[in-house]
Amino acid sequence: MKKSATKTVKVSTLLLAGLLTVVLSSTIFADERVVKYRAKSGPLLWPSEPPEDIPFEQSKELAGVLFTGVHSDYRVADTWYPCWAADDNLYSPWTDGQTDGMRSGSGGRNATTGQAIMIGDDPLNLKIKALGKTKGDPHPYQGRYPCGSLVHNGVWYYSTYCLGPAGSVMHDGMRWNWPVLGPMPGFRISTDYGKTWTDTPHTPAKPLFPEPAEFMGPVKIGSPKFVDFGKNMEHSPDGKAYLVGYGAEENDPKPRYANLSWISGDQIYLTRVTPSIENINDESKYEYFAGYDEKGEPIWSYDFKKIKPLLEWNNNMGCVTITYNAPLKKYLMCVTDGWPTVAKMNSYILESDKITGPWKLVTYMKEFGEQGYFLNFPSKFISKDGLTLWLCYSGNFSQGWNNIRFKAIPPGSRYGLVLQQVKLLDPKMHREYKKKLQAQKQHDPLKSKNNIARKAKVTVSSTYKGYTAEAAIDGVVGGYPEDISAEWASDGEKTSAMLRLNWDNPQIVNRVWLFDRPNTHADQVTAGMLIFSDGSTITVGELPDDASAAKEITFLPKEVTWLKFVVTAVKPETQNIGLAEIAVFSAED
Ligand SMILES: [Ca+2]
Ligand SMILES: [Ca+2]
Ligand SMILES: [Ca+2]
Repeated sequence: MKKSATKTVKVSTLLLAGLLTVVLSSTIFADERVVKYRAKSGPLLWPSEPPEDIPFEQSKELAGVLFTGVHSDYRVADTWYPCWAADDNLYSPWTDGQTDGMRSGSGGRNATTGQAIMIGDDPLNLKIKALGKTKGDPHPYQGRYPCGSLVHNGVWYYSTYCLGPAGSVMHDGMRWNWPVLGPMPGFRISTDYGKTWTDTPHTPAKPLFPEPAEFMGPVKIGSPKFVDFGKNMEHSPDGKAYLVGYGAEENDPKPRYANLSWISGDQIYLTRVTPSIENINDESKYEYFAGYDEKGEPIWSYDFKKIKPLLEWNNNMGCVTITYNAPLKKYLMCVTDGWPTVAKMNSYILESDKITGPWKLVTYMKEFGEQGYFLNFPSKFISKDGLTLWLCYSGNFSQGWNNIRFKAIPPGSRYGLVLQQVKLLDPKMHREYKKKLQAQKQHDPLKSKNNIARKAKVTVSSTYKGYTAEAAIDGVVGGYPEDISAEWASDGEKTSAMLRLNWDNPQIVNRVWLFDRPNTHADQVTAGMLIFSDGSTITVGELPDDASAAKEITFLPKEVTWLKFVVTAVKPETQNIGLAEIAVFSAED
């Protein structure tokens, strides 16, 4: 990597050129220097912004979640629900992508679901080995995906759920993903840690639980996941395995298209069974949560008809998991409301002392991911004090569908397996972090109020597919290949490329920062020109190629309503010139 000069470089030739051509143009004197800038990917206190009709009280013990900024980067498939087995390893399903050189896809008659072992104690350095994939015909449904997976006393119980009518459906002028959630046909079983499997005796047409009433009708125990009770289920209150699922009822009072989909639903349901090879596929061995008696104690019934929702928030629920946090003696529930299946998704975390509730809100994370799904807290990575955890999820799978682009928020969110370090905050810690982080934000020049580029209207000469002009003023220096949502790239332009910022009101400015596209194999601005609405211009030299620093241009304060940056020269390898970021600083404090 090339070292950038950090001291001020006066462009004396510019002054000379300015004097010689002063009659023809109004090129003005300016200072130009390189300013190191390190992107702040530090802690992020996720604001809790629940909709007004949220039916959960705020927890008095846990006030929110801090993302420390530490996260993994596993380039694998999605659908990870790690289970901590007696041999200290994690075992997980996965699908729809490639893991450790093996590919699995869960749509169509030849649908497969993968299994993997995750070896190690460091969430950032797990050895993930594919253990194989297993075929499961979804017919009469069209997809069959992994859900509840438990390794207990050396026996692996692995379930799947069905989806229909297709992975891509056009409806209301929009493309949807798997709008109908079907049943869970039962468990395949392995007694040799995933080497060989015995298939479930059930089928998608005749599933384990007696639902749906009709093909493509609603289910209650949808995509069930095993409650994570720790290593080999050590903290189960009664030795039973609990499954939590999400669903909907017949005659839904709040119907909508894709009401119960792969990621959206109306209620949460609970069932339990003593896990054994004999029991796991025998419906008569299952008890269902059936509400509370007059003393407020939970009722469990072997009769599926008696099942009642554990929680209900019609049109605001979806994929659900529960983990027992043993040091805190708390259950944590993650719910994702991912309707309408392909847009930004909302996730929330609830806590309870008992699995049957009452459940209270820890945080409602609007647009987490921005498209985060399949959230769970693997018990293996809960710290001794119970306050540091790793949130496991996948993100941003439908990048570009319906022209929606997702950013990686929090940073590290991506398709594949994400393990994101989080801290649970009590109300006092929450208040302290809130203050601290607000102060930090004002110290980041790009995110400070002084950077008025961020409130400008931005237009560009062209945009490469998948990129946006707005990414040049989003306050984030980033780009290809990590995060293309953070930079602007033109569509094949070189020296013709132009970006323009317009303000509604005149602005007094005296400083501009320009960041090159961070890739160094191709695109770099080697010269450009700033043009202001008052008719003045400033020539700009080479931008630091890797975007680890800004080219700063300072000049006497001037009042403008717009400015343009025009690219006048590029590195020969350049393909699609652009900018990771432009900042324009107000001369007024
Ligand atoms: Ca509904
Ligand atoms: Ca940017
Ligand atoms: Ca570059």
